[in-house]
Amino acid sequence: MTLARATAVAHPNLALIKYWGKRDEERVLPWTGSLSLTLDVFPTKTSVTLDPSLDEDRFFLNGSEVSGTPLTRVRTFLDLVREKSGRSARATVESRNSVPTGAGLASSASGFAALATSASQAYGLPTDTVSLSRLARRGSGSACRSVLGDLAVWRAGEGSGDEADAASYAEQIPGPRLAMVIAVVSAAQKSISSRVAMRETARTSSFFDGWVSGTTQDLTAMIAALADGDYTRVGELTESNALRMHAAINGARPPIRYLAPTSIELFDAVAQFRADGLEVYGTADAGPNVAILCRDEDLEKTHQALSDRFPDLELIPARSGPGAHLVEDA
Ligand code: 2P0
Repeated sequence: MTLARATAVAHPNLALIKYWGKRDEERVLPWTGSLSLTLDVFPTKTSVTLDPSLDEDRFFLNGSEVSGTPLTRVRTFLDLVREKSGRSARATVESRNSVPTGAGLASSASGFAALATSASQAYGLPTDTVSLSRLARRGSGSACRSVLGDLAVWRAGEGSGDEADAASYAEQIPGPRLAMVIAVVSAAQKSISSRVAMRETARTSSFFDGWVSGTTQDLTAMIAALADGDYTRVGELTESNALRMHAAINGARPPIRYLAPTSIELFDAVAQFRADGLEVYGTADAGPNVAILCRDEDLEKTHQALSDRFPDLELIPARSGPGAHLVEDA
């Protein structure tokens, strides 16, 4: 018997306007829209094979069988796929990624974008980008943006319930050619997951309301800046939105802090590079690593400037990458 099987590849994305906080935890509906650059590094490749002889889904990551919370997240996701497709077969999920898992380099984004794409194909669900983005969102919010290549805006979706669920997905938007250098301050597993930290920030940080209203404005301004090709404005918005997110996170009780001393040194170095004529901007996700945004044509120069200033740090240059897509099985 031939088992239904599909394989997909997806890449991580880094947000220029951040997603931080859900208004509906079950449907993964965010308080605000967000906007990101899909990168060309650290792809995740995921195969889904339907197997009616299985009682439960099985999940292999980089060749090892996974249990616990990551397995539960995959099963919950496949339950949703089964509900939508009307098919009950369990599946084996085999995933390979090269990004240090849990290090704040968005492995859940590429992971659920690749899983949504391969599972939709294997279970016979629609594979247009709107359907895939909506579905990927349910696995991990930021994954809905990795369904698209280059610049993607994730709309918060109006209202609540099923109506908002249908309206909350990412779409590609035009803009200037951007690149980034990721400075790996630490590849260790983070002390508190984004999922828990964003819940605690929303629940306990007195800065959270300001974060939501400020980000809503930043997103509108960012979309306009990208449409105008105004790189300076794009960079300024990127850096200030990231630091505002960290300020809101720091304001949680008990406080949560992701940035390390070296992260702050990187933000200082970025300001110095700008003063010296290299127009770069910093951003950081839920971890100590800092991504340095630059014009695509400045990527080598930016990489060199950072290597000179931080010879001991691992630096990963990345350009704009493709959206999630099906591939032939290896
Ligand atoms: C982002 N991050 O916009 C923000 C900035 C981290 C900092 O999206 O709970 O793994 O699975 O929806 O997508 C990380 O959060 O969270 C994230 P869930 P996710 O990229």
